[in-house]
Amino acid sequence: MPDKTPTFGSEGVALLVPEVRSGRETLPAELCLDIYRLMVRSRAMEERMIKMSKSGQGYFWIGGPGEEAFNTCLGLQVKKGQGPAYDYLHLHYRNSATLVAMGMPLIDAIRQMAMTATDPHSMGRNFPGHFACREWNVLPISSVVEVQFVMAPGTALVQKRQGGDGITIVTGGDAGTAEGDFASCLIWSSRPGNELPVLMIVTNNGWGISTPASTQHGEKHIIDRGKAFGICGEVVDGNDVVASWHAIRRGMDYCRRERRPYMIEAKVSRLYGHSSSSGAQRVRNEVDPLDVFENKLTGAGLLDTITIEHTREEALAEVEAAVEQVLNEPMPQPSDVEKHTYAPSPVDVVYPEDYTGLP
Ligand SMILES: Cc1ncc(C[n+]2csc(CCOP(=O)(O)OP(=O)(O)O)c2C)c(N)n1
Ligand SMILES: [Mg+2]
Repeated sequence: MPDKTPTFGSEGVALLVPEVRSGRETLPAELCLDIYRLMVRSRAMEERMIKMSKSGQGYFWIGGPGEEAFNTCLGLQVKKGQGPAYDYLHLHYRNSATLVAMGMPLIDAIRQMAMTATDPHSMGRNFPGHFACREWNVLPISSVVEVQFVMAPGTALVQKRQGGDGITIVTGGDAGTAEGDFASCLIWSSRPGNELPVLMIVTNNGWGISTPASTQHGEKHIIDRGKAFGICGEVVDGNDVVASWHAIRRGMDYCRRERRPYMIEAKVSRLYGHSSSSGAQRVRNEVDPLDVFENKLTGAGLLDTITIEHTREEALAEVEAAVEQVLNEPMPQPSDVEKHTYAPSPVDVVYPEDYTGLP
């Protein structure tokens, strides 16, 4: 139920501001409605991309249905910009809702799905959900799991040296934490006197493709591994918008202020299996964060059936128009294959035809 918390308007008059509650934490109703719309748009986009993978308008799908609650709250709280004064994002292939919340047009993810030359993330050459955005410090997402955890201390080191309150955010799955890269991040972000502002996020969906997490983890919680390095953290229900928002807020505030690492383990769902390679069929026995939030907002009197229908229809229309446009956009040409492989360097002047770099 919404709480009626008295606050004071510009004239000093008490106003009743509805809030949405989870346990002892609350969020303003307006923010919740914004989050809800972003979640609906992200879901519509991913479900259309799954269809594209099945109808030959793309070949492989992987993405984030089931992680919208947590990932939307993450995207909305990022200090967005370019350079070390802003947050760096070393993301995972299930972070589409984070990018949507940051303001990515849905059509750009669909371009990557359709592998068109207009795809701003990879010029049609990477899997869907493998975003890259220099203007927002989003480093190219890799399908090689966990490499982002060994790169994250690099940007955090620059941020620590430079001063300011920019932090480095790194996300990955539960199974990926078995890689040495995860351990490298623990070690490098917690060296005494050289602690780094890294927010380490593990989205734990309980699976590594077809391997259940229950057969792989001797520790109770993945964040418990941080204890040996003096890294604080918390486990949060990633299907709960209000709880996720506040866990991310605490983690970000801590990293910004203390210039030290923090860990969040978000328990999330995986609603369409691992990827199109495992069929991308809808899973029915996992919690759907969108249903949970919709019910919460409806129960709080903030949503009704007509608004829900309208929000969904609007999102579907946006996605459909995007697909129609993308299918008329150009594909990369053979001559494009060498583009953007290496950054421009003085070597190009000496060996203009040699894209492989040094002789
Ligand atoms: C280094 C590496 N090893 C194996 C794989 C194959 N692979 C792709 S996704 C995946 C599972 C990752 O599970 P998790 O880290 O829990 O992330 P999730 O997909 O569940 O979000 C594996 C093993 C890979 N891409 N990279
Ligand atoms: Mg997993």
